[in-house]
Amino acid sequence: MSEIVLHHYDTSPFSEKVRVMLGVKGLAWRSVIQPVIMPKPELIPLTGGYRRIPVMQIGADVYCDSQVILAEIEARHPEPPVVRGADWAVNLWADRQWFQATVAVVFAELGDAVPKAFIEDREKLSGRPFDIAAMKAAAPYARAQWRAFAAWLEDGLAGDAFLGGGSPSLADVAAYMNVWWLSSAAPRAAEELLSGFERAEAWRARVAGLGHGDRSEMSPAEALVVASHALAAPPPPSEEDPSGLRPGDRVVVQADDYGRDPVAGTLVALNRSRAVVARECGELDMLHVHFPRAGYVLSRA
Ligand SMILES: N[C@@H](CCC(=O)N[C@@H](CS)C(=O)NCC(=O)O)C(=O)O
Repeated sequence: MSEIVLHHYDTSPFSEKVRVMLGVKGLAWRSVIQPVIMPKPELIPLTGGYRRIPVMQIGADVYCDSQVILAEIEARHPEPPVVRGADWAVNLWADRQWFQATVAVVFAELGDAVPKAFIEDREKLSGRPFDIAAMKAAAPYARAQWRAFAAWLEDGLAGDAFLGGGSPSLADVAAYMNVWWLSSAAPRAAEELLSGFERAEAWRARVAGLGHGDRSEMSPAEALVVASHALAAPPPPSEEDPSGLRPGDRVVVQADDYGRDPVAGTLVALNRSRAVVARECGELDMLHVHFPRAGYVLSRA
């Protein structure tokens, strides 16, 4: 079976979700470090335009977005089960609403220490000014939101070691990303905003203790060679879709929030949770690129 290859960088919060998931499952994986800003010449040939991190690759299958990456890991390695109840909804809240509060608190703290090249890159990513002064002005609101979200964590841990019971679930993985990032990028703010939340503090250490599985490095060039030698796995089943799109249609897929770079290809699978497009791309022959359905826009090419 092909190896799990994670394209990431160490400070990436969304990648931390995947690394923790790999820890919970106790899996071996290959780590490919990608740049923090554009250009990403050894990532884009795999995704066809998607630039965000993380991206997971298994042979000639490429998974864009932590949502579909976590779903694929759960499907391929069901033990121990991680996804429970309404976990996917918690995941999207942690990715979007809580994460935006974390971004504002972190960059208000880092302030003028943020490099210009990073600011310019993130302006292109979002299509909006990366305005540190505005983030500083909004910090009191963002901090209040952050603490209100962390209080849900504190309350959610009243009965058990983890949010979904006695063992880790996707809710833990998703929420932890925000606590981890704030704690590493702006430790003083994390200390203040978590103060008195003893269960959340103990939980943070417990989740950190789950580890990252068995990581070993691979070069980006080697990952491209793996993709060029592999055949894509059979796509997941399709179902009738409200868009009227079906396998065989030429489509464009784009994130609906930021980093909307379009990926064009032929639809090979479409269902309520996933869109998979095939891309013929020269030396890399035929890759299947997977996107989550929630949070992505699909249109006819
Ligand atoms: N919805 C995406 C969001 C990913 C995301 O925002 N990743 C950040 C890094 S943690 C990113 O790509 N930033 C721009 C970059 O690294 O080029 C996911 O769940 O994977």
